[in-house]
Amino acid sequence: MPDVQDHIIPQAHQTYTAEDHDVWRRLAARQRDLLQSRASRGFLAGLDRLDIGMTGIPDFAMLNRALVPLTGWEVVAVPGLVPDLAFFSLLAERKFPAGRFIRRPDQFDYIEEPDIFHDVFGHVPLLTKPAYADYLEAYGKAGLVAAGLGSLDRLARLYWYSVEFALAKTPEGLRIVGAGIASSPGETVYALESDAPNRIGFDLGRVMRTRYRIDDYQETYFVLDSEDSWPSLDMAALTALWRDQAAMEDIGPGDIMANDIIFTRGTKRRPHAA
Ligand code: HBI
Ligand code: FE
Repeated sequence: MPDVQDHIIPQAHQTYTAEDHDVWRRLAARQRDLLQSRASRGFLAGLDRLDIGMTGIPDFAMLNRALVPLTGWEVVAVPGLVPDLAFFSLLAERKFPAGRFIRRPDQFDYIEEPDIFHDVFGHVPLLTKPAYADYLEAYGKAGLVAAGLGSLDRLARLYWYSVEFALAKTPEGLRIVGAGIASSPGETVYALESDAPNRIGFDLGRVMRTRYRIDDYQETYFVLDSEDSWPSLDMAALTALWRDQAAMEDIGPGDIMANDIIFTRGTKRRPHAA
């Protein structure tokens, strides 16, 4: 098992410039406004409880003083994307890897590699919720097993359609829980309000067969039964699923299947993403 310490770096919070903090504040202010009526209650409560917001780039040491007592999760700084096995090992130890860099002002609306705004503003609020905290740890442990069984593609799809791009059924209607949506102004509106994408009930086996797009807004969003209904990752059930799925074809990003629970069937007329 890889040594997770090899990938952790100091955040060096004092080295962020005034411009860096300004980029954060502008991103955070815009997302807070957009998410007020669109993110799950737990997400919004997490932002407030951890005070992730308006004062500039969070200092991980301070953030962790609030987060660790809640769920045992801590945020650690990493240089960028870490190798899969190291990523899974970190999650299995309740360490959430966050890039320490922030996008430049000219990258305000779009960056390719996740930066500290995506990683912290998008992901960390839900780490205050026990159901999500448990799910993400289980995901890391499942990833380490999947790596040994050649099923990493299934795990990557699961992460994509749950942690990054899930919606949830709530008493107020569909709400955003995925970090990839919650950190993107364009997709925050698109994921809930556009008539283009499909919105389909979350099914673990179905999701792990579904290919995804990394270059545009999603063609399909999967909907959890509630904001705390993260899938349970029983290893015996997962390995049985992977075995059964070995002979099955992948599902395309926009395909609808006979057994799907359809919330909305997309028109597929998609404006080009930002
Ligand atoms: N590293 N820092 C970082 N963040 C990620 O989201 C990430 C990663 N390495 C690998 C990875 N994600 C994916 O391969 C997994 O979702 C499967
Ligand atoms: Fe992410």
